[in-house]
Amino acid sequence: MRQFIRKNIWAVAPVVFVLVALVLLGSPLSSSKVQETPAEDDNLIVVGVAQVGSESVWRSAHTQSIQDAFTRENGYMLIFDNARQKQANQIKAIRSFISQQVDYIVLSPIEESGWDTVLQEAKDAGIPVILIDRKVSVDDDSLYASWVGSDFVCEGQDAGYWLEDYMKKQGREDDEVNIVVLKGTKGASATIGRTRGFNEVAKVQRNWNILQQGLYFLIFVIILQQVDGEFTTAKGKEEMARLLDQYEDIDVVVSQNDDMTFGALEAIREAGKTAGVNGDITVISFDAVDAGVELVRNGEINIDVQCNPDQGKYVEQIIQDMEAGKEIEKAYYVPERVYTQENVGEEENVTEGISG
Ligand code: GZL
Ligand code: ZN
Repeated sequence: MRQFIRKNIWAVAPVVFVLVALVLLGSPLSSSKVQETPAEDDNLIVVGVAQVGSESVWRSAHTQSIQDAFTRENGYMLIFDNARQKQANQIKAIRSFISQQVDYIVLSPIEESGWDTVLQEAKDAGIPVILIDRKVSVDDDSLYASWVGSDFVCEGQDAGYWLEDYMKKQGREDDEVNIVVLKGTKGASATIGRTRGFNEVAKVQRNWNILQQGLYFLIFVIILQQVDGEFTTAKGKEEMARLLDQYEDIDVVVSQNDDMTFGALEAIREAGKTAGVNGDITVISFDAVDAGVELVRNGEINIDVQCNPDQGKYVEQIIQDMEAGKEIEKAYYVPERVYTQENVGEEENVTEGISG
């Protein structure tokens, strides 16, 4: 052996050097990404959160409410994942939480379908899942413990009833009204609910009154063009510009979140038109983030239907109740309001607390 080393010293030395270095520095080759299980001795409640992404101002406020609730001081270890608007990333995050044996999983599902398998894996691992913001449609609703969020259908209805009332006040209840809708992410509960709620009101507005002699129609025709704006400003602007190109006379735009509204307003300006109070185009928006409420206040948009992002504290309460072995509801609705020209100056009149 010694003979061999002497003869080949020039080849052996570097190998020895590298081996020694690896041992001393801890070899990067061997440590696969080991998910260290959270330190048990902190007896912190470990919560894995699978968030949709950071697509909107609303989403940032929503994330903040989660981070404010699940702090170390409150007794939690928060493992937060931003899925960048991809369901596959959310599913990966949930599987990572399961392998890390977290105590709870909190999920804001980007779209309602496609969750049965991974939620079954969480159930098999004995990890409760709490849904926040959006919903899932699963065959077996024991796959999640509870849900906290908004009544999206009600939000859509509120928008529809406001428009019906507004048209009456404008003396235009018998006019033809051309409406375009900028919809949010396809398959998302917010998109599904807001669309359903608004359409429920829109479909009964059709007064078709055919009179004899001098046939003329008393028409209240709503021409609904619904496009997918994905809840982002860029896409909202792009779709609004396309609609303005396509339609000479748009009377109302229903934009299913403020971020798309910011884009739509730019497109309307660039098309040489005006929006909002006394504008060519009436604007109905959703979310009522601060910048959206400001637009109501200055008349650039007509109303903003609030979607309350402050949901983290309610999910934290549910976890406390589950830790205490208390009964919990399957669904909790957060309080919300509609900001109009008439009430935008008023203080938050939203009653605190969730309704089960
Ligand atoms: C609504 C939420 C929606 C917001 C958008 O609860 O899911 O997603 O309306 C956000 O701003 O992108
Ligand atoms: Zn018109």
